[in-house]
Amino acid sequence: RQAQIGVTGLAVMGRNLARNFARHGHTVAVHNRTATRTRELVAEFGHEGDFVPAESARDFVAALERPRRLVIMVKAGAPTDAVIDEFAPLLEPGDMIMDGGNAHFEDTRRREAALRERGLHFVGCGISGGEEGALLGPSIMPGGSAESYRALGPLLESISAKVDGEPCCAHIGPDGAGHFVKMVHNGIEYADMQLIAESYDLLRRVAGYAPDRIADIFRKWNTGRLDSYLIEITAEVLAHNDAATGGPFVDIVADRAEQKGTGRWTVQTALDLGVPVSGIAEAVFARSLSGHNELRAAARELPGPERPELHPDDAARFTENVEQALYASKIVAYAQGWHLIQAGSKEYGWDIDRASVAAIWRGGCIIRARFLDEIRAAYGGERAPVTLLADPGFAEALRAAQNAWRHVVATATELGVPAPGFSAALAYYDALRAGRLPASLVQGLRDYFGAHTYERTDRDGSFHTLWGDDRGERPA
Ligand code: NBP
Repeated sequence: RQAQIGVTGLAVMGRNLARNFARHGHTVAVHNRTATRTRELVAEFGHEGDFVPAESARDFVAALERPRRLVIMVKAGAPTDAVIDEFAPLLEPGDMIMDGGNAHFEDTRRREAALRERGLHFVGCGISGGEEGALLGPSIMPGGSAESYRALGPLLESISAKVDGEPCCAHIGPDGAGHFVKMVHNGIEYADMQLIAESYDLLRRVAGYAPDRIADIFRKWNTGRLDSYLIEITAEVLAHNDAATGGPFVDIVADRAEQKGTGRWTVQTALDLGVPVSGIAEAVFARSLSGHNELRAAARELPGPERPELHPDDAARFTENVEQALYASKIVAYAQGWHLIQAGSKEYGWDIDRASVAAIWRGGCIIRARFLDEIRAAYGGERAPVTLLADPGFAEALRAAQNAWRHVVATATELGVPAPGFSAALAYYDALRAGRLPASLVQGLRDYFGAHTYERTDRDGSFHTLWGDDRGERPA
């Protein structure tokens, strides 16, 4: 019998994705470099659906109906290239290879171009939701040709998460568009988590609440506009007590945050494209800083401010202010993420539908949130806002939040509690709002030491001042 789709690479992600296809009634060919994984999958989960196990690459390819749909779920990087090199010679024009790993979009662009030469469709596909999402319904972001989406899309949509009956899967755009958008998703995820962590830190150190009380606060926030998976699991983690010590779990976890690299990629790409993603960058740097033990030890004795105790009434009010600051900073982080998507789309000619990105992130992925409905609406109208901050709904929320937001940042600064995410978000907001920026002075300095020239506010053209001479101005 012929399989509609094949999955090669049967570690946690591939195995769960294959099971998800099978559970949705698709016949799935399964293959793994080490054949024991294939046998184990069929032995353990064979009853869940129709699997066609294959131990050789040739058998795997022969098991697929044409045009073939082959999904690669191996470690990103060199293993992906090795698997492509192994399978591509066995395929025929019109066949499709989908890479569901966490590839860098530039690698995807390179692979897509090389395989297109051979008449093969290469689909770089972002998949978010981790192990559980892969099994129960992830958010799926496929790139590649429109033709490949016609063949692969219905299968992917069938296994994706659903929100209000709509699949959390849509064709993002050609070549690397899917992996690019997945990268930005992860960058936003970094920012979201940093802002949540700062909120917790402020509630603990400024308001003086214990972790279980803060868990209740997050639980309450999760019934309002902050309703999201990350806020929900924050309450779970904060309420958890360590079995060994009986104390809060969050107190026995080493305070060094790790990263696998997608946040760093987001910031590197943003720098290349000239997009200020300061909220995401602060989140990446905050993780990096947390891991520098020797720097932290060397600085531990540096003085901080005297810390006045907060009055209990003030703590309650402060908590409300933190909710406002969190919401406002979150809007900024998402505005920066969507700006990056827009810039990538323009640079690479992807024509990404920004409303559809919001729609498919509403379910299945780590940043799933009620909030995304509003982003979808903001980009769903006739004219897309230049920045999310200027969308009437978000502009109103920022107007309502700004005093509380400033108060939280000022309090954190005064009391010596680091809040780089909140501060960077507020600085971005104020910088965009500003009528004049001191960039004019920066231009003046650049012209002074490097004759880099400047433009004027009152006339067209570029100019240079003869700083070392009579300070007369010349057109450049
Ligand atoms: P891993 O990233 O741990 O990769 C293990 C798989 O890669 C095994 O099937 C292994 O085969 C195969 N493999 C390797 Br390693 N080198 C190979 C080679 N040269 N040729 C053929 N196969 C090779 O698996 P994972 O955690 O399931 O993740 C799969 C992909 O999904 C990754 O790109 C990951 O970044 C991405 N992803 C993961 C998550 C998550 O939550 N884990 C979420 C979203 C995306 P073997 O069994 O023979 O060693």
